[in-house]
Amino acid sequence: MGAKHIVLIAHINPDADSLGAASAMYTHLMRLEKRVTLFCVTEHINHRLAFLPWFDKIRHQFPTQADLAISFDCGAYKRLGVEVTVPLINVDHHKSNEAYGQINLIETKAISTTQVLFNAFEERGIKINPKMATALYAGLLDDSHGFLGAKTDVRSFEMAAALTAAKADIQACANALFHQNSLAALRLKGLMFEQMYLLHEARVVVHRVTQEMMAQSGGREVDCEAALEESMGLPHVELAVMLRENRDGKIKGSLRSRGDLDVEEMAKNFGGGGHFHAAGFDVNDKDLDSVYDVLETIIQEEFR
Ligand SMILES: [Mn+2]
Repeated sequence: MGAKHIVLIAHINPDADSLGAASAMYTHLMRLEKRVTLFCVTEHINHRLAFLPWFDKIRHQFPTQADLAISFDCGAYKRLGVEVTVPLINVDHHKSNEAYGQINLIETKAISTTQVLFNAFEERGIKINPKMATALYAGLLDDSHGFLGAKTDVRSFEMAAALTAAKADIQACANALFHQNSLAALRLKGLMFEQMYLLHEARVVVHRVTQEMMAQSGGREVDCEAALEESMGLPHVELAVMLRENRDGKIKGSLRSRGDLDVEEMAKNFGGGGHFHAAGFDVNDKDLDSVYDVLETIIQEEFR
């Protein structure tokens, strides 16, 4: 690799997988004595992720001197949040990945982007130090939903074993990603469960989150996902949808499903994407009611 200054890109509103993969690569490139910038366009990153190595190195300004960029966990080019004019390597595991890079390292069978990177490190005999192990494990733990998600398999546990042996701080990951809660997040969850409603013989759950609910609870946008995930635990639910009014006026949609219901296809109707059982989208020019009307029609089609 002849590049002199490499930018590692985590996606807009990064999660543990995107930032974990970028963090592990950061350590690797530092060891090679490369000039590296860890970039994410989002200024207020979820502070739960502050345990990740190099969190304090994240920059929100794309460096002008860079001659190579590597994106992690960004299925769509617009998820980068920046126009990239230098050669780009796209590392991801989303089936919907647009293959926008000059090089595309996409493994759709991988449970996390950190697994794609872990595989690449292993193939090349690259030694994984404790910092890298923690970062890679964070993405694995989060994207597998604590090893409970449907994509969890032998490889997930093999990777977990290898990273634990490499001294990943698995307690720090568990605490940050699964055991921490803010009062505001719990209050918001309470509001969401109170206002949630069920359709089609309780096979569909709908959450509508207004700016008023956000303001009343003090909860953040990322806090909404937990309630959505939990509502999938109701006995007959096959589809859970959440529509939220964001502070910037956009409507954010999140979809979860089980069985043979493909929410990635559903999200595509709104220009979104994701995975078969978990997908999302953003709508810029409509209000919550009008987005819901379109979504309701799509749901009617599926469940009539
Ligand atoms: Mn991921």
